[in-house]
Amino acid sequence: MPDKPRLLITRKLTDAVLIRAARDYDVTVNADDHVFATDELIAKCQDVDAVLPCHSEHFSADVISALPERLKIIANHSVGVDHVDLVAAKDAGVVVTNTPDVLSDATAEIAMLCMLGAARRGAEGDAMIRAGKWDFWSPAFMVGRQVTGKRFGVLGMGRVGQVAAERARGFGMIVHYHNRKPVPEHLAKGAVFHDTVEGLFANSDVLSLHCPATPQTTGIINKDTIALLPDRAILVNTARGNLVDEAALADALESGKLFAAGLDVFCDEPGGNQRISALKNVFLLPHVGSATEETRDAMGYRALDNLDAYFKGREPGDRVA
Ligand code: 8YV
Repeated sequence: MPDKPRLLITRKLTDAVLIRAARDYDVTVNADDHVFATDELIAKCQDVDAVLPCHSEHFSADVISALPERLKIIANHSVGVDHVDLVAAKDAGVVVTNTPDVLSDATAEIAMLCMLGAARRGAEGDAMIRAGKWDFWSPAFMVGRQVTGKRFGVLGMGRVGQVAAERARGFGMIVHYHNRKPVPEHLAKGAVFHDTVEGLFANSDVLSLHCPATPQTTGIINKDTIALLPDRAILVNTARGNLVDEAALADALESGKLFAAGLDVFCDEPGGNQRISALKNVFLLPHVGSATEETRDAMGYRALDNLDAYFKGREPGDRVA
């Protein structure tokens, strides 16, 4: 029997995924689950044929140029691939894959949690009780905003955006969206298409971000675009932190231009943004959009499916470079 391909798994994945990986690959796992520094990442990659990283490992052009000749596939455990320089990978003949679809439900759930947590002041109420400070009640107490019947704006009507739209419809919301091009009606399901970001923002009582992080979308939420939103709108971000100019967001939350924000992602991770964390009108999560037992298994299997295809000489189903 030929030797199994050597595989580096950079973070701790579920037992089921690790068992399957060990069946088919000669696996090295990052046992204590720390984030590899760049030098360490390069060093760990030197004697493997494939790497299965998360969004926490950055494959810059420099890292890719330092990969050994034998390593020809980066099979990501993520749908986002902004941590990989796809142009450098393509130039170096390194295949890159991601894990779409399998995390759409989990991420859309977190978008709903962020929306409702922000609209109904979830973090504020929770913190008050935990601190032993719930000593008052009145009809005027902890009044939030209802989402039922409001406009749910989707920036990026891909797979996650479509599921989030479906869930928002369950709350009686009217879906509007902007995408590079309109999606077919069986996927749009009556959602109102806007061919400009401006058009969408002007029609979003809740704006939910579902686009990839690219040079074009970096800072797409900024002072000028926030001004286009209806007064007291709510921002939801479960995509990538750098879509948002966090200083401009903090200004808008402090001034009351925005009623609240629900955020699962930040420019600096782990950690977040201190100015935003100090505000009451935010509901914050530590990048857990896809963190369910079911989805973690499915993401790991999907990454292994891509590796299996590659090592069997087939085209991986989720090739992005
Ligand atoms: C993951 C993500 O938590 O898929 C993505 O792009 O950001 C997250 O789903 C992460 O990459 C897990 O590996």
